[in-house]
Amino acid sequence: MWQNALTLVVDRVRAARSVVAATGAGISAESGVPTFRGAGGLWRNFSASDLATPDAFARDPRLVWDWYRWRRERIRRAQPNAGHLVLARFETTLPGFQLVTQNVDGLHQRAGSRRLIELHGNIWRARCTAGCGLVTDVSREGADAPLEDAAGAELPTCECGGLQRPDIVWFGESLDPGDIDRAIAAARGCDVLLVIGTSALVYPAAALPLVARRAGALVVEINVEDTPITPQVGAVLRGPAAEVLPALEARL
Ligand code: BV8
Ligand code: ZN
Repeated sequence: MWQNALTLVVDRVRAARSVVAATGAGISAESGVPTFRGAGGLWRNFSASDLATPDAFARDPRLVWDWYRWRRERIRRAQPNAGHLVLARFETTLPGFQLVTQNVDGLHQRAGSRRLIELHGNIWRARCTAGCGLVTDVSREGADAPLEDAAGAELPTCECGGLQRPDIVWFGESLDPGDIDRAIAAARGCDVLLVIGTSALVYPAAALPLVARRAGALVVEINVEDTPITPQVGAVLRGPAAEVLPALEARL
């Protein structure tokens, strides 16, 4: 069904001076990483919005750390999928290509993407809450206590002795001003914006399609279902990202 709209998208991407891709949790769905609002997104019956907040962490840091450990274990076992790999290749095959992601799973980097803006941080980093500013990489194998004894594991602490938190932007927290400014500038300056695997509910990331459309870009939604921005986009490729993106790349 989406093959009809593909011709328009191919023509516009071929003619584009700059293409931007904005991704959400849906691009990692086919790698087996649960999305936030789809099936499997719950953990111990909590939703992301219950746990991804400074209040939840202040109230129960162990519960929030257990959630992140659970997610890191699932992501560690996941592999980048064909959609991630196409976007990594677009960095060298499409002029002026820029990737902006809301995801924190690091799968774009594992697929080879280097030029990306991570609007909401990264689950493989932890940062100090005591003000010393230290940010540590927790991606090496074994950095997490095995889940079975995570309950007894010490909470991650900084070299300065302060409690560490995930280096992630929670609900109610501001994004890094540089990141969101660069993302808005990219959306404003592109000829085609590919909006991939996002429910377009969370701001300010959800504002990017409107910024691009107002600047005259073709906004393309690649998603398995309708979202609030579906009526506003110029083309809809209604299918899974790991199928649609390779089909798009093959036609370029
Ligand atoms: C902020 C990190 C200033 C956590 C996340 C207006 C303006 C500004 C702010 C607000 C505003 N209105 C409300 C707010 C507050 C809030 C917000 O937007 N709330 C929403 C819920 C209404 N925004 C914030 O708090 C932001 N901060 O603006 O600071 C400020 C400060 C104080 C007060 C006000 C303003 C911070 C937002 C960042 C929160 N952190 N993540 C973590 O990961 O642990 S957000 C979280 O949800 C994810 O990171 C993700 O980015 C985001 C959106 O989720 P999606 O990625 O879209 O995933 P989802 O599951 O929802 O959808 C998946 C999609 O994929 C679906 O459409 C599905 O159909 C599709 N799909 C599934 N399979 C496939 C597929 N598509 C393609 N192929 C497939 N195979
Ligand atoms: Zn510290």
